[in-house]
Amino acid sequence: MKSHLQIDLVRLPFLTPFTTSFGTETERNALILRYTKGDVVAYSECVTSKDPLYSYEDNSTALHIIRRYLVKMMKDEPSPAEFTEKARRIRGHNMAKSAVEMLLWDLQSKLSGIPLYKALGGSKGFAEVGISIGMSSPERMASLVQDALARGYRRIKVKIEKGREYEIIRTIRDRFPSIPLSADANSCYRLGDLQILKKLDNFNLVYLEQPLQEDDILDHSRLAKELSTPICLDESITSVERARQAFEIGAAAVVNIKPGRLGGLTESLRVARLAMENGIHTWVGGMLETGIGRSFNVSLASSSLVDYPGDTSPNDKYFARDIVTNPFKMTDGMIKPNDGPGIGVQVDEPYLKTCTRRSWLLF
Ligand code: OSB
Ligand code: MG
Repeated sequence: MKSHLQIDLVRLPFLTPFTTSFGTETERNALILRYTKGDVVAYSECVTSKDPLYSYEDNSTALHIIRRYLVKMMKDEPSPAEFTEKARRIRGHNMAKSAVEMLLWDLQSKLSGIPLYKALGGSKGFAEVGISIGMSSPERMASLVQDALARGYRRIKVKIEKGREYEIIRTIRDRFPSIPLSADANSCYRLGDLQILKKLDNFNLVYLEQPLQEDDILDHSRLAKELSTPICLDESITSVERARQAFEIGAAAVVNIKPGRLGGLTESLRVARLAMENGIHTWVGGMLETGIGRSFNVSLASSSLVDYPGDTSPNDKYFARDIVTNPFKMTDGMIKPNDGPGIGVQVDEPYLKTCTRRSWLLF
């Protein structure tokens, strides 16, 4: 049976701009992969964005790597684990790889007629949900925290940057002395900023996420010895080997697992298992995905290997209208993965079409 792979670049404006230490984003520009075979349609989303600010990958590099190298590695429908192995030949480019790897997970579970979260195995059947709040004035951020608590979020994470961290966290902690609160620096400090970071030890954060740069694993272990606040690594953990090295030198007490950053769900599960064996806490992060990308994160976040609430907020936080017709709803700070085959989301093809700026038919 003939199959087709198409990639659409879809533009969805955010309800409000999202600001981190690396910049402000006002819209999501998502590469959506669609694999069609008979009446089975599998989807995935590449977590890259327009610019290489969170990592070196962007939409153009991902599209290039997928078209030039990865497409031929997936044409014979390998299992996600087989694809992960084949794709190792290509250095880096985990986000491009993960888009294809997750497409294969959706395909495989749809062909077997089972939901993705069951295909992954060991699911609790629900994911605990936290929220990621972008930077704005400390007062505005505190009022967003209040809203989030009222909605039932189980952990509040706020974005910080050098020079604004103390005011932001002090303002929120003053108003909410005992909530589970964390801060995400997105790599904006160096070890020389130790004195700034030490001041945050007064605020009883659950963890401080990715204070130093991606390559600074050794410096994260030095920092961890100086701070009482646990360190969570995001950008730095790009493979299970990287995770092992980080755990061995005490660079992380917590890991933000993002399938996009790790090259897919196969590697993500390996990191989650290794973390559990080492007494390291894990949670599943997000990259402002549409409902398609989100559904992979929610399935993974429901794994019993994952013990902390993740950044899998329902997408009405980000978009006026999502490209799926059955978006996730949060009840009591929890989201259930969908029970349909594969990712279980119904893609709103007509609306997706109106949001599409360019398409590529790969085969
Ligand atoms: O560092 O976790 C991050 C968004 C884009 C890039 C990096 C990060 C984030 C978030 C958003 O924190 C989490 C979400 O998708 O809700
Ligand atoms: Mg982060």
